[in-house]
Amino acid sequence: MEDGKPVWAPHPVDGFQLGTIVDIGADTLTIEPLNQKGRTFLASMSQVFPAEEDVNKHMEDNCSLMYLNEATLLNNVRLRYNKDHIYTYVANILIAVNPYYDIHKLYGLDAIKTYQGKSLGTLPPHVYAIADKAYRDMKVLKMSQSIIVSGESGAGKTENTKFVLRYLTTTYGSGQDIDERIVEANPLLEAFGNAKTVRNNNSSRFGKFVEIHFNEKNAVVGGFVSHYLLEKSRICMQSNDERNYHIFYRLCAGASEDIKKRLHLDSPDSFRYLNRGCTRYFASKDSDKQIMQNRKSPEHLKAGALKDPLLDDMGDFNRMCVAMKKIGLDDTEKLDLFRVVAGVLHLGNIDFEETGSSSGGCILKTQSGQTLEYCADLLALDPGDLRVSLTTRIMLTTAGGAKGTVIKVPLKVEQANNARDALAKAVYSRLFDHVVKRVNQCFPFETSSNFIGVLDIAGFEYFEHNSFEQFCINYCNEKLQQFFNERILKEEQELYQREGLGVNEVHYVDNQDCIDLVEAKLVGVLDILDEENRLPQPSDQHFALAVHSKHKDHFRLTVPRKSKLTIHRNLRDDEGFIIRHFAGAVCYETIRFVEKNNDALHMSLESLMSESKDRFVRELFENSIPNKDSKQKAGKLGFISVGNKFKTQLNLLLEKLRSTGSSFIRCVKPNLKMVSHKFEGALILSQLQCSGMVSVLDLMQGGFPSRAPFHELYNMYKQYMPDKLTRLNPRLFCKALFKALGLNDNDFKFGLTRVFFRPGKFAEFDQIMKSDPDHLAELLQKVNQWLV
Ligand code: AD9
Ligand code: MG
Repeated sequence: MEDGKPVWAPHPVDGFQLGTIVDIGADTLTIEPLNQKGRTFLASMSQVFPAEEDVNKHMEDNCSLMYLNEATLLNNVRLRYNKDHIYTYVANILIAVNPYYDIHKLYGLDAIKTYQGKSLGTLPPHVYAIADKAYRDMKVLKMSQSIIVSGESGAGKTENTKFVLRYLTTTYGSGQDIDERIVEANPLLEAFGNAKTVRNNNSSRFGKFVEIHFNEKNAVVGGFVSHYLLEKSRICMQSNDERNYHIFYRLCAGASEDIKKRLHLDSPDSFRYLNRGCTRYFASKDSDKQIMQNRKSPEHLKAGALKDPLLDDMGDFNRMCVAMKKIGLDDTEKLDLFRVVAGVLHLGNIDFEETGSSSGGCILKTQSGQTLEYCADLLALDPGDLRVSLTTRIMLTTAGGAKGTVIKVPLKVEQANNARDALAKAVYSRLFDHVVKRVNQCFPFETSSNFIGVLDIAGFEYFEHNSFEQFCINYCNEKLQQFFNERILKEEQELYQREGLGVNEVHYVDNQDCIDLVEAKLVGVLDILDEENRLPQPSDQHFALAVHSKHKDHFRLTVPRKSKLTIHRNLRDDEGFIIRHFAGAVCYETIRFVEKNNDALHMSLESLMSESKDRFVRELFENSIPNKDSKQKAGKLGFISVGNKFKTQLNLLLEKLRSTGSSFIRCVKPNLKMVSHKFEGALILSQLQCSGMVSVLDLMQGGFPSRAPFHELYNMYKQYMPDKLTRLNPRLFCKALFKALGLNDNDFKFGLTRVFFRPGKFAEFDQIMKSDPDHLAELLQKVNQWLV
């Protein structure tokens, strides 16, 4: 960077602004913004970056720029976004900005056809190009592939995942039902696993890895979906302006009168589990609208359903039913699902009150009697048993030496509320497990040669309040970041080595220590939490203190005080901890960690459900317990670890990813308002930083990010060359060409199989080759001279 040349300096809203350096201090620079002459400000040296000579030039592959840094990347992405080019490559990594509107013909059949069989980079960046590359790699290398789609909530992961699935099944399907089923499984999964949140109207509240399997002829033969961590707290409670899972509202809005009657359904407003956030019920009848008008304040209404044109519960219900039919669910199966969903709603409406007796227990409120009957009817439970199970708890006692005596302990109102909610969460989450299992049955395969897996899982999260859910998802992102480092950074260096380039090693921050902090045996946070869960009187405070005491001097863990690390409330040591993640420090509030880490139901509720007179309901509970051992364990200890189950699942997933070839799609959310044509630079910059793109740029800037195999260059340019030159083998051909063009030796390196270019230099080279004919003729003359 030199005095007087334009640089990118930090800007609080845009991310970066153009300016010139007017003074250089010890570690700061004085910058004068280009658009505010005469005004200067100080910026830390590490936050100021060189700008391209032409700051309005955008590139399909960001590596074609001369300066690879976070500022030029942000500018490139911005220029492209403004022209509706939402996809940009950074070498093989695809950045996808959510346009928040349907870009004309971007994904149509024509586009699908265009990308078929084309090498990455020959056409404009596109999610289809990544899908096609995965397919071609699978075919050529005879190796399964994975596509890892990441980004924050609302960034477009699920939409891009669907485009990949549609592309692969349309292009390489077998033309049978299976292709359609793989695509149509999504509406069903989304109905049960997605919800409206403040960040996304259709937010996936679970992670998934969808595999499309191919036979030896590389045609689609089937699929398989694995799912991770459904958000259970949402079933009973939603934050302001958020909703429960779509299915609840859709069923209330769209079911036929017959079914509604059978399920005793009413408007969503009448259910506790739906009416406590802001019900975004899309009122279809005027009478419903009237009810809502009466019930809500005008402000509430404005923020609620009526303003929201994106949610059409009735239409979505019908679309979901069509999808269910396409994937082969018959009416009985459909009704089974609806019955349980309605059962959960009625369960939520059961209220308790104190008995007033000396035992301190509680009973059902009188008006809950009918609700309990409905719930028992829908789940085929004995109403008396349901009532008892919700208001008492069975305990095994060893008192007085009488081994295993069963006693019934009456529950207080609050405990009964908790039991009811725990049951609702268990029923719904097991129903979701069933939906995934059922979906998997609709695209079975007998033999598979290879698969392409697409991972759609939430990216790094840091909110004002971070709980167990964020802890798990950030742990997952640490693991995925490590995988990304391995694949992109390590493999890049290995390629340089293989090709004999002898360039310096690039250092990046290894996050194994952070992963260990979470998952190490005994001392990791997950195991400390499990230990807490197993105590007779577990407590969130004791857990937080145990974490601090086991990791006093850990670089990655610190006390939850106000610090420069993160903006958060001032917590006590027994209320939380801060973890320094690769993407930034996050303060976790440990309240309810113990509860959220436990998947087990009270013994009495578990046995109540497994004694349902309905086979479908019974099986939901039978199948949820993997083997007898853990059932016994659950009974005895009342604990099934959510954290450790996730750890096991995650390690299996990573093992799988490591055995495949991989591609990465980094999705970016352009603004918080969820609207089109609004690029909020600072917000986007922080997403690019969190996704690990900055280390990639560092690596690329110091290395040779553009590369082309000799034979590709030969084929690309041979038509312009004299015969004498085309008779050479591709490597010599390239050498002769480069020499004749007088390219600077520092700008490229010859490897064993390809030429590597410094940042921006391939674009320059290509420019010369594609320049006007007179100029090219002149150059060819030079080539000839050199050959003589
Ligand atoms: V979350 O972590 O599940 O909350 P995602 O999955 O990252 O989130 P999603 O794919 O659901 O986000 O995208 C959010 C919304 O943005 C969609 O419902 C669409 O309305 C919109 N979107 C996303 N990608 C595109 C696109 N390529 N074209 C048009 C898009 N609209
Ligand atoms: Mg999603």
